Amino acid sequence: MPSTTSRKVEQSRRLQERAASLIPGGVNSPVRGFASVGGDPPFIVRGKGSHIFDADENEYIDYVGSWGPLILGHAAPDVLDAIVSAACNGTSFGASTPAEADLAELVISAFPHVQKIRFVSSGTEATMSAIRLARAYTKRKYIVKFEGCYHGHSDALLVKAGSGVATLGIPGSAGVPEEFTQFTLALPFNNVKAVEYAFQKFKHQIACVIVEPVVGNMGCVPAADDYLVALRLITEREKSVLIFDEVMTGFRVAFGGAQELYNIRPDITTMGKIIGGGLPVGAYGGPSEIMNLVAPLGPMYQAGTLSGNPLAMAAGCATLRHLRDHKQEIYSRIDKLSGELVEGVASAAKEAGVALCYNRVGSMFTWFFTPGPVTDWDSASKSNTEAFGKFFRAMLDSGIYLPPSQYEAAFLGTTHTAEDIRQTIAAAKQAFAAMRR
Ligand code: KE4
Repeated sequence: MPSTTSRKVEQSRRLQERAASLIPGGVNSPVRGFASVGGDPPFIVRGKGSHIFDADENEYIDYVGSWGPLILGHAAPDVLDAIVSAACNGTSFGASTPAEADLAELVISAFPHVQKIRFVSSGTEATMSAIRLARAYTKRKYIVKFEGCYHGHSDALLVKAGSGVATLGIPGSAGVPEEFTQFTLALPFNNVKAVEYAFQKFKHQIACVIVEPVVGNMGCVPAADDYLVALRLITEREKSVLIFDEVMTGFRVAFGGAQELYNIRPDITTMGKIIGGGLPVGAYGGPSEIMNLVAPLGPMYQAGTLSGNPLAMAAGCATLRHLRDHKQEIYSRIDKLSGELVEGVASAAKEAGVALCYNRVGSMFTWFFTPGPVTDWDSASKSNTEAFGKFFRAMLDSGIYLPPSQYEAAFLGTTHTAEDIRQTIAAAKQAFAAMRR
């Protein structure tokens, strides 16, 4: 991949070399390696508000926000204060602490269908546990997920979409035996007929449908009108569990997540990211009738050494309290600012004759390098990823840090300013002009 850049990269290159000798690809999560966009991943040393700084003292306007958690920006004062004061009392006890119920109350106050919640340490744990719970509750084996949706890296969910409309999962990763995905159906997103067909073909055998109610993991792709209603009606009729994976959308697209935005009540909700305020937290929750199956109350086992960790609970509580106390102003402002940003870049692309479309829901969005519209994996995958890579690298050189993949959502938070937006649109104009040369 091209390594020419106008940025100073010596320190990051040195750090990448060292990391790569110790950690696979030098990263602890694959997307951070910049494989799909090329160039030198900056090693970040600090963040403040909407900006991050790398080891070569480059400054960036950050639209990744740690992949969603940092809706309040980097080093938010309330969050830091909460973490520091919790840490002064110790970091972990492996015993119950008051803060777990504090965070549970805050989450449940925003998600009225959730009566009980279990905290874990990642979104992967949350979705893996939610699926186990749905199978325990329905005593059924099959699960439905959608192409382009990502719910973490548990075996049963790492499936490639099959060629047929309701083919059983083909392992999407080395090390996943086909036996582990044989009960996973991967269907096209935004296609109600495919869901109806699956429930006919596997009558009374489907434990759950898990969906990102606004997809972030093929880039941002909202559900078509009434698609979520159809999923709710079909799963109700078929007595199958509807799981909304709100790891990304929870407290992001609205204080009460996508289920508030679209007024749909799933059976189980999974969460992560924002509820940890930048520290490792995941969660799954739902009606007591279902949640009471979870050990130690019931027979469905799930556990975790650092689940409910006091520092993570403190960071989550500080974040959700701030969002709760300023929600009107916060969500309207980040929605408005995101709209100005996304439309400003799109009109710059139009002026430059660059084929681009976009999807946005609130403060999560993606520019797709394809005429579009992008409504599912099939249309998303028509994007020109090489053009995206050029755009990404040009923006990075101009001090704009976008998600390093065409198939990721970008995020704007409470600390982004009108000046950030102006600078970003100006950088995009430069990037598109350079792409035309
Ligand atoms: P984690 O295990 O990464 O905490 O959460 C998995 C997960 C579950 N559900 C949804 C909707 C998610 O978006 C995620 C993780 N999101 C990715 C970003 N697309 C995390 C970034 C990464 O993998 O490094």
